[in-house]
Amino acid sequence: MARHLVTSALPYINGIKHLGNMVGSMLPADVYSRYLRQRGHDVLYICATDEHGTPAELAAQEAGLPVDQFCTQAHDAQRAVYDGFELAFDYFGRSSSQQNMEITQHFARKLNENGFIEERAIRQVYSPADGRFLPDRYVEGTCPHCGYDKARGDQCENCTRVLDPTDLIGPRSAISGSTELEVRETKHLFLLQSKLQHEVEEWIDAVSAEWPQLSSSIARKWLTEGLHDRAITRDLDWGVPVPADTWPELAAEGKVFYVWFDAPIEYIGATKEWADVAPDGESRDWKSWWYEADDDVRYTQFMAKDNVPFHTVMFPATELGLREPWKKVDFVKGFNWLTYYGGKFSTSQKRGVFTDAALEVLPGDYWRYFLIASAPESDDSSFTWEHFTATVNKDLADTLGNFVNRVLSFSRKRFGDEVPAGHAAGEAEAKLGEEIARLLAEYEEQMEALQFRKAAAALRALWSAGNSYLEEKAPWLEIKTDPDAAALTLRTAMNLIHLYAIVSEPLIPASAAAMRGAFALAGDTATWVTSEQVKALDIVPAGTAFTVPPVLFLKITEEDLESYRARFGGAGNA
Ligand code: B3M
Ligand code: ZN
Repeated sequence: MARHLVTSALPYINGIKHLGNMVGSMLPADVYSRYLRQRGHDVLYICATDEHGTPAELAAQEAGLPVDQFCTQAHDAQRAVYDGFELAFDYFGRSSSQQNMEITQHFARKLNENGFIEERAIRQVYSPADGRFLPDRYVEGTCPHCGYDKARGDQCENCTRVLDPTDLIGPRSAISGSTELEVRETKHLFLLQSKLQHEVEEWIDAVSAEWPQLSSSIARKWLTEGLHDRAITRDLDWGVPVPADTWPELAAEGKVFYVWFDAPIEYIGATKEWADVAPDGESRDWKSWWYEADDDVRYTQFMAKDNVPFHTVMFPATELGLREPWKKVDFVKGFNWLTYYGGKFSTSQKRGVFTDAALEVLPGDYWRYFLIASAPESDDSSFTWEHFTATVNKDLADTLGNFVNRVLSFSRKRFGDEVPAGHAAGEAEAKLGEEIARLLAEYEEQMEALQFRKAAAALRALWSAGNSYLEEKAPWLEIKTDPDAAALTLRTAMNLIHLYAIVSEPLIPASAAAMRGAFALAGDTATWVTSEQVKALDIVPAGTAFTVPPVLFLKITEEDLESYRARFGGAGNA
């Protein structure tokens, strides 16, 4: 059986992520990994916080903390939220780790040996008062186009024009406010990506045939525009240092690698972190996943569309330039944007729903289901509280939750705490079995194709089929004339509940565990079901003890909806 390596784009460290970040990377990666594990595959799902770079330094400064302390706290805060969403990472690492530093430096040395790195002098703003070169966004001043007085050296937030720091009127340091800025010459390392263009093209041709259109078209667009050499070092305090053995002069000047150089390498770094923290007696081999990996390792990446160029073109160029057999991605699942009432979710403007606030409102499963069912796959999709409420109430509370509670409560009331026996399965059950098997095959097919919306629709259809069966058989009527008929219906419905527990696990793991936990089945696991088992609907035999779990999903009321709109801002705010 194939081994599956899964990574999701590394959430940047500078704050709690919003629902748009969640649906475009970590959540679908988790759903897919859970599904594959249940199907019996060996899966390694790796994620980490992306910690280097200017925004981390600025956020730390704002928080009044040294940057390493800030990152430790911010990492833990993000991790707590991901626990709340039940993201089952095999490892959630940190790009500031020792492991990532070593591998990043190794990559740079190799690229250099192979002639893909060159030192070049560039002119950059220097601030004597701060004793450092200022990255573009650390330089503030008045926009020459619109007169906005807090424009940054890379872009004016007011008129969105892209700027060069030397365009600014009255430039000053964003750190100290000093206006005594100079332009000095400084050396940086450049990655000669232009030399690798052809190899990247060949690789894309070979690998991208089955990628979603979104991923392959972005990759092609970048290649058509041509790969340019780019600076991979920065003048920052916080980052992977340039190795002194290879570039003593730059190292002495305190240069570090650019965050987009070391961040993708952290997929590997975090895998090594995972191996290095293996508990006694467990051996974890990080290298076999990445280096001279057998053909049986299939590597799938998840990310939003703005990250696609880095993963389909730039990081592969880096890997190709190493002339060492590092694993490259096999499948890139890119996502469009989730919008908030048609407008942008914005971290800087705090608009939309952030993942920590989402969990304050409702448990993770509600969000997981909604987000997967409305994932922005073929196009952008819009989050509205109204749509969220309708989806939760209809699919989760009515179709699934109500079914589970109704069946179990009614059976307990009439037949006690064990699954009743009654008649042997008949024609209606055979028909149900066929229907369920067909829908399950559809669900599996969509999961394997990483079509998340369609997978959620197939799951919903499985839940609905149970409702239709129950309505048709109407055990509350059967019980009056033929209690054995009612018992058969309830036993069959309980088998559906157990089936739902298994197949719903990738989307709603906590609720799935509650459903499965209702039955005292010896040796029960969440392992997937065969189509034979599905057709027979008899995994839970008569006589199995069961309990009635608390209501699985609460309905969102009109008052709740009002309070969410008031707290987060609705359409008017977008
Ligand atoms: N940290 C995503 C972002 O901040 C970026 C992903 C890195 S993946 C190697 O937009
Ligand atoms: Zn402007």
